[in-house]
Amino acid sequence: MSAIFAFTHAIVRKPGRSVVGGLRGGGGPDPSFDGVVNEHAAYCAALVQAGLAVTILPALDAFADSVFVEDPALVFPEGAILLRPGAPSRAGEVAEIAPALRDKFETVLSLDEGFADGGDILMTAERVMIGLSARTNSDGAKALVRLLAKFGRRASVVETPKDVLHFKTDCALIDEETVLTTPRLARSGVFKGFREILTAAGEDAAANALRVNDRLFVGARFARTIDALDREGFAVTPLAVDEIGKIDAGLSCMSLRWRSLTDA
Ligand code: CIR
Repeated sequence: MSAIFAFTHAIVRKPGRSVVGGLRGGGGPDPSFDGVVNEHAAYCAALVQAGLAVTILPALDAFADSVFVEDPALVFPEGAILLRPGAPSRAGEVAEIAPALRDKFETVLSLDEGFADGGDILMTAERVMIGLSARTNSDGAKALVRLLAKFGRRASVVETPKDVLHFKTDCALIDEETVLTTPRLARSGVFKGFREILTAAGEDAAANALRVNDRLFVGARFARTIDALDREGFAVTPLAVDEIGKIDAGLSCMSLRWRSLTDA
């Protein structure tokens, strides 16, 4: 298995009651708190099942979206980067997650210009793709490219389709050369050189999948996309995303994952 999916550790944060007021683009209904708690618990269990040591941070009621720990930071085997989330209501999540990252990583860098959300960052074997979106702007992307270079990582800046929350709302790297992507993102031509598997019609939200070691987490309600991935030989773990989906989230958003260089 490629090192890019060989994770040993993850950080998650319990959802607080305020999660029912989480940000959403479409102005749809609130998720149920118990439903989010159940989806989060099943997700954490799946990470453990996939072999990861999972650190669970306490709920933070002051930040409705703080369960989505992917957005305020980036983590690599060599260190972490504190980001600057593009939604004003999420800016304070960075200071809240920083102590946990300083505890786990010797090197923790900080983005000091512009805005960038972790949901806009796709790691591939060759480079890091940074999607410009309503949450990640050009100043943030350029500053992030400079920080990534300090970790010896090449990066490129790409466009997220209009009206899509994050770049990874619409894609996931599912093996070293294959991306699961929505047709609209595939059409942009951004994945030249990759093999593309398209989400089934009406199942765009299936694209926010997550490869963890030999498992591929996919939203359970996306039956036709799951069938296609099964046929391609992926070891799919279906996970419910009905409630977190109401606040524009999917399966990458609820964890930060990395391969530790010092302990397994
Ligand atoms: C937000 O709008 O920030 C949250 N309601 C959803 C964040 C999803 N995060 C992600 O895709 N990485």
